[in-house]
Amino acid sequence: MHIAITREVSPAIGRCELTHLDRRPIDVTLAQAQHRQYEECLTALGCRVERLPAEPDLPDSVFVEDTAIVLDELAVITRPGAASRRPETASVARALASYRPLHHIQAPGTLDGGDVLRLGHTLFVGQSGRSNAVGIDQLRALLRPWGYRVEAVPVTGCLHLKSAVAQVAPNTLLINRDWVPDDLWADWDLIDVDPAEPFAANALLVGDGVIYPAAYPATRERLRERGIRVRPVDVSELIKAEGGVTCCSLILAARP
Ligand code: CIR
Repeated sequence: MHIAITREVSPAIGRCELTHLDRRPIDVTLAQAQHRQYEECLTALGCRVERLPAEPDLPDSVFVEDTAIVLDELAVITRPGAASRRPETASVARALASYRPLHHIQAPGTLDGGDVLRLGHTLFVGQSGRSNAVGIDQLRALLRPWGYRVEAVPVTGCLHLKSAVAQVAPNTLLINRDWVPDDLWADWDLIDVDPAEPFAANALLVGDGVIYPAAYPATRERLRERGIRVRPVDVSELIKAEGGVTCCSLILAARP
């Protein structure tokens, strides 16, 4: 059993941060409906969804992934790289406090959860426009006593590490090698995104299910050919905000 912390889409999402995309109008009502369907997928995959109320003044607040890193033993509240997103962390910290002891990334460190790919006891952390070396060092020091290794990974051309690589099966990663080095994953089977779908690497593995954007059919076919069936969700409006499927939840194992 997992708990999935989500947050309702903000009515202000049209004013979201954008780094690699041009601004296009976002249909808030449609975004909210798509987000509900995403939550329904989480429920179908065995999560209990705990939805935080919308934050009318925080445009990117639906992307809760960036505000925390949750492990079995503790949670680390991040200090997001975009200043506009820093006020998002307080309410997430309140929600997580019931489940995990909390630690915090401190200034001048910055870290976005979207940069953290956890594979067993190793956390690969994107050195991106959002997560800096100070933040990554702080995370390493916080997690070392718990037996976790933190590896910094250079990321170019995309927002976060998990825009470029994500886990889709116990031993398989989906990757866009244009944005992240490919020599770090020697122990893993790799599936490349279709070249026509550069943003297609972001997938959310929950238990043995994969939530995946409907927008990337060619890459979905590559996954199918390798025996990986996904639950497609239409997240067109969240994609316009440079979000993906990992960004919209924090998944934690429920303790008995
Ligand atoms: C931002 O630029 O911060 C948001 N518009 C998108 C954040 C997406 N988060 C993620 O990939 N983890």
